[in-house]
Amino acid sequence: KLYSLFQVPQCLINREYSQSPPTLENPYRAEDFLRILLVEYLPPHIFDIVSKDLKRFGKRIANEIEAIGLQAELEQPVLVQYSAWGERIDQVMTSHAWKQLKDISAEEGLVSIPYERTHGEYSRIHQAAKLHLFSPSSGLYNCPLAMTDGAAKLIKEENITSLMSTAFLSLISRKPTEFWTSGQWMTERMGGSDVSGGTETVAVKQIDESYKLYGQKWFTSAVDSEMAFTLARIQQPDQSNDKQLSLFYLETKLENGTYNAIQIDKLKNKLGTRQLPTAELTLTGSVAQIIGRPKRGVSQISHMLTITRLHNSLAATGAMRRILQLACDYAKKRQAFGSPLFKHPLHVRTLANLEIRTIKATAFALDVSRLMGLVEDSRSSNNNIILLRILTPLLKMYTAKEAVHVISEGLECFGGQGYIEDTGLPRLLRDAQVLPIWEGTTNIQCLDVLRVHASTDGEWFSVFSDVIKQRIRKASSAGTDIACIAEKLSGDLTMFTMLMEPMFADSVMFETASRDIAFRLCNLYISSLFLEYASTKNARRIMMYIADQTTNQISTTVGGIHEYGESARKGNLQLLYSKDK
Ligand code: UCC
Ligand code: FAD
Repeated sequence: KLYSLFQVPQCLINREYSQSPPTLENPYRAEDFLRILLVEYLPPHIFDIVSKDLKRFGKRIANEIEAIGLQAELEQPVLVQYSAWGERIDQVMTSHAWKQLKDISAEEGLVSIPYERTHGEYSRIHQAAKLHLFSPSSGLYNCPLAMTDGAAKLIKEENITSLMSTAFLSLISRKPTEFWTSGQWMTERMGGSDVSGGTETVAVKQIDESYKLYGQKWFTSAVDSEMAFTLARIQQPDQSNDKQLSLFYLETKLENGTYNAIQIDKLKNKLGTRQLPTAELTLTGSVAQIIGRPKRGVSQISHMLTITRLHNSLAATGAMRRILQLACDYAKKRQAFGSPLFKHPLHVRTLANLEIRTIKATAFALDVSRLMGLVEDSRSSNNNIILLRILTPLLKMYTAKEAVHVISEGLECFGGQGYIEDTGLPRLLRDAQVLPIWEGTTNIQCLDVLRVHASTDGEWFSVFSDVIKQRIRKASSAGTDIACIAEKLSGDLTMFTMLMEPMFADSVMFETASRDIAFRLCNLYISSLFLEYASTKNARRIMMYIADQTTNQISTTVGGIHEYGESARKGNLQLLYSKDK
């Protein structure tokens, strides 16, 4: 039977309906808050140059890079271990898209900007803004970039003259044909957190003063990199191995193009970051050069950690912003209960909460980038160095955790579509889940606070508190509305200082409480940041709102002895491991 148009059942007509998808516009133009922050931090003539570059780059991201990043996810790396004739070749096949992302990274100066220092101490902010925009479209190329920046920093800080005119120049090159990336091989089977305890790789000294490395590295990302820094124990003439680790530089390929005695055993099958080749590998006598004095390896490689942890934070803020931009756009296009989602106050509140969390994380990351730029300037004070040292683990920990939360909630804003792979959305959550794990887990960042406490003899706390007090003072004279929030923050700081006293006196309690303490430190710092922004005239209303909101949240995150003392710790063990509850 033929239906006329009027006879077609409604359910079939509805099949014609298709949902308008969220669209990605120039991410720089779409993010008011990033512009506001840049106005806050950059002198006007530098802002003009940086903003112009970001506008151009944002357009390139939306029109070109996003598609390449998605392609890299579709064409994941493959390991070909043997040739057709049985020869062991261990070839890591990466996509054309992955290689294009490398070229784009070089051209855009994503590693080189802070070393060119065109904008002096503001160069790190310029780089940070670019990484924040690039990360969610980068097809995970931001990972090798982080390690490459870390390697360049290590060479510079340790003043490794033998690498200054070779590897260093390649790491910071803007020429795609000359640009190198670096790996950071720290993790072994027995320990990724406890690197000193878990490293079994041995370095054997050769007659020409070089070393050969023997051992297995359990996680090596961007294994297609041209070089790597890694750790090993030097073998002594009596065949015993050093207790402490030393740092080594190696190139992954020899001059003839074959591997430097490196076997690639496997590519990891990962929850996310699938574009990124992460391998298990065996070093079977890889030629390597020792860096600096022996037995100082962990301390030396920490230069890399400081940089990669900052990059991790910018990857987190970039991904949070991306899901939110798309969710806000979708809320205008998707109808429910007779109106678009953005007309439903509860949905808007959900998005607004995510916006505030994203703004806070972004401000924190940009502020630490500012500080990094300052510290890299030779005129920087010792207090800035201490502040950067304590803020780095805090920032890494805070932004990574926030990213997982915001992106998970952000996916929900798309309903069922947020769970569907072809939308390209779920990868954001899969890729975010690694942010709290690699570059040191959340707990490891919290324990780093204890390390800073020990190494500065507690001085970090007065430096940290002084910065907050300065901001409070500035805000107190910037108008009665702000003074009111400043007073609240001042009360919180006093209360927190009192809570810290028993912690400083009892290291086990300090360790047990360190995660709660770390989050509270983040909130205090972020609150003071927004107070400072609100004290200047730049976007005062929103800054004040966030300062007020954050200050109100600070209250109950750190408990007392009853939560961290001996009986509480026994209680925790009982809860987890005893049948007798
Ligand atoms: O995961 C990795 C790569 C992933 C791919 C790239 C992602 C990029 C992300 C961005 C884009 C998406 S690479 C592996 C990362 N692994 C870790 O982060 C290791 C986690 N474990 C730690 O962080 C530990 O705290 C250790 C291994 C760094 C240190 O443990 P130890 O052995 O207990 O260390 P010690 O004995 O306390 O410290 C040894 C020395 C001391 O200096 P000296 O000897 O002068 O007293 C410390 O002050 O190292 C110094 N030190 C530091 N210095 C330790 N940590 C730091 C630090 N964070 N900064 C400065
Ligand atoms: P473990 O150290 O076994 O930790 C297990 C758990 O115990 C964690 O929750 C940790 O927080 C907790 N824990 C450990 N010690 C303590 C303590 N003292 N107090 C409280 N809690 C504690 N590594 C590299 O070197 N190079 C790479 O390129 C690299 N790429 C990676 C890529 C991916 C996708 C992933 C997932 C990892 C990669 N890693 C790399 C490894 C990564 O850095 C480690 O997995 C990470 O540092 C954690 O180490 P682990 O896996 O040994 O965990």
